[in-house]
This record gives sequence, structure tokens and C-alpha cells, in this order.
Amino acid sequence: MKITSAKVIVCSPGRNFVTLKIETDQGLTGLGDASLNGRELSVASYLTDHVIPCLIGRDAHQIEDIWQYLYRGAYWRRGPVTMSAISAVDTALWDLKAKAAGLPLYQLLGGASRNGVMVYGHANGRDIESTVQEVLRYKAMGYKAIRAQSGVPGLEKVYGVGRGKMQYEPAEIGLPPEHDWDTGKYLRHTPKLFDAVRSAVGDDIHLLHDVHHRLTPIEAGRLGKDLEPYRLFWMEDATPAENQEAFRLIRQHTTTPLAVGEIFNTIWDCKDLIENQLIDYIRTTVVHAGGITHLRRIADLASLYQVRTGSHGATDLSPVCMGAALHFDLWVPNFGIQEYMRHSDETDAVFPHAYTFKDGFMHPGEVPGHGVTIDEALAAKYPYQRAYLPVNRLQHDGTLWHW
Ligand code: KDG
Ligand code: MG
Repeated sequence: MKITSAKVIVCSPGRNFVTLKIETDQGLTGLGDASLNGRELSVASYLTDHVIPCLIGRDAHQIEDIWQYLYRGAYWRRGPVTMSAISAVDTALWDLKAKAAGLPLYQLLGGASRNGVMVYGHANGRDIESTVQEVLRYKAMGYKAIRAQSGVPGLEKVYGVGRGKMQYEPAEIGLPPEHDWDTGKYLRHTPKLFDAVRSAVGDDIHLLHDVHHRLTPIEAGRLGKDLEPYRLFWMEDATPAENQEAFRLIRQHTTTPLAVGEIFNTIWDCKDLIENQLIDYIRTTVVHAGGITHLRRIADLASLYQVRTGSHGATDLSPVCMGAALHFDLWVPNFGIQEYMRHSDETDAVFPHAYTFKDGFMHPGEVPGHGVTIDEALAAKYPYQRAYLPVNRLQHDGTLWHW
């Protein structure tokens, strides 16, 4: 099955997405997601100018060889732009191989290991009371796991607290907006939030929280300890992880389970965290960590240390990524959970998909391939719009702060 052509489709049905479409001499096409929030056009250029010319004429069945060619062969290894481009090629090739076999992708990985994929939804509110109401709404929709984020008194805007209800889009059109941050206010508020949420929702629902890298390791240790009574499923991105050792300090102070990895690109970003058992969940995802081929490698390393998967699944990952991720999740032996932030209706219309949600679980469907397609005519009606995530500055003196 020879690759005869490939192209990049950039569209913005509610937010920007970059999609790679590969065509073959068998008449089959494969799709891969290459979306990288706020840096979309860099990946589009990387693919169009540097990767696609190298793909034409290759055997689409040689997924591993093409992966190695693009990773080792480029000399410049790793990084989000490179790895998102490799991920898109890899995902499109798995889609093609599964279509050629007439099987849903998860069957090629080794078949289903479970009946469905447990997902967590995002409950957000301006204050504790409205966040509690949102958590209860998600519970009523059947979710077994819910992430709770609330506004913090004294801070005008807090990232992760939506402007809409079911769907919200963190990136804003134009140049990056500026938010303010105060660690003390956040640390005082968050245990109160989970005290209220846990008593309202009961013991049977898994609760999660995303810190967005805002804390130092010792502050994260203190928050983890303060949250222990509320039995969180995980505390996510407690501190930046460029220094993987930083998690040792957090670990020494709390038994709250730790998750990290949505901005990681390769196994090297998480090797020490996994091998030293400094985390409980690895959040690397198909689109940013080298596709199915590399994610499988990370999950296998993680399984040696009882670290489970918890892939990133925010709206800036397209339905193509979500479809591929759900096939991976249905198979991967050390599955933990999958994030599921619902896409807008416009996005869903541009990317028709076979995956479904029911009672807190998702299923990728039984369509050959990963089950996600693109309506190119509709996509063309939504051209790219410059949009960025906010930046954060410390409220008291304006210092630029971590994500
Ligand atoms: O591109 C950034 C978003 O995907 C991210 O901020 C969302 O932290 C996030 C999450 O856990 O979904
Ligand atoms: Mg996150």
C-alpha cells in the first residue's frame, strides 16, 4: 500500500485544528491529528514543508520504520512541533492499516481489555457553590469521575474555569490574554472546595483536580496533604516537570495520587518519574507524544512500575486524536482513565466519529480504522484564527508565572 499523496487541513470550527490526510494507491485514506494549541501553523509547515515530501512512495504498512525515519532520521529529535507532526503521521498510518485489515484499530493492538473506557468530565464554577452544582450535574449525566475547578476569591480569572457550561474553550482569539495568580489564595481555597464537593457528591465518585503547574514542589506537597481527607483520584500537574526530581519532594509529603504528562512529548520526559515511582498516572497522549507507536512504548514502561495511563483529552486535541486515544485505551493493559472534554457542535460536525459516551464510559466503535473522518467542505468554512492560551502574572508584582 503505497503513499501517493498527503495534505494538511487547518480549520477552526470553534477552535483551531491541524489534520493530516494521507492517501494511498489502494484508495484508502488515513487521518492523523497534529493540533498544537497556539502553535498550529508551525506543525502545519513542519508537515507540509519537511515531512510530506519524504512520505510519498513509501509503504504505508511500515509504521515502525517510518516512525524511526522521522524521529532518528531528522537529527533534531523531540520537541512538541516535531513530535506532533510524527504523531499525525503515525495515527494516519494506524488508521490506514486498520482499514486495510477491515478491523477497528484496537483489534490490531491486541483487542479489547475492558468493556469501555472510563472518562472524566470537567465541572467548573465561579465559586464553590456553583462548582458543587456542576459536579452534581455531571454525576446525574452518569460520569463516574469528575474534575472540579473553581474560581478563587480575590482572583479575577482562573484558568480551567469555563465561560460556558458543557463546552468551553480555554484559548482566546487574538494575542494571549493575561490572568493574575496568587498561590496563597489558591492554597487556602482549594481544600474548602473539595470539602464541599466530597460531602455533596458522596464517596462513590472519583474526584480529580488540575493544578496547572502553578505550585512549587513544597507547596504541592502541602496541597496534596490538605486534600488527603477527600480521597482524590489524582492531583494533576502539581509543579512544572522539566525537573523530574521535583516530584520526589511532593511524594515525600503526600499520599494523594499524582498525575502529569499532558505536555510531554517522549518517553524521555517521563522516564525518571516512572522508574522512580514518583507518579501514579502518566498523561501523555496520542497527538503530542509520538502517536500510538510511541504511546505504547511509554505505557509498557509505566506498566512495570504500576503507573497507569490517564491521557490528556482537552478540546484542543481534535476528535481524530480522541478516536485514536479511545482505541488505545480500550486495549492498554495498565489503563487508568481518559480525559473527555466535550467538543463544540461545530467541531463534531466537521469531524464525524464512531465513538460514543454512555454512563461515564466511552467506546471507540467498531468501524475499521480509528473511526473518525473529516468533512473537508465544511472544514473550509472555518478558516484558521490566531488564538492563544492566557499567560499568568503574580497578582502582587506582575512577575510572569508558570502555567
Ligand atoms: O492546550 C492546553 C490545554 O489542553 C490544557 O490547558 C488543558 O490542562 C488541561 C487539561 O488537563 O485538560
Ligand atoms: Mg491539565
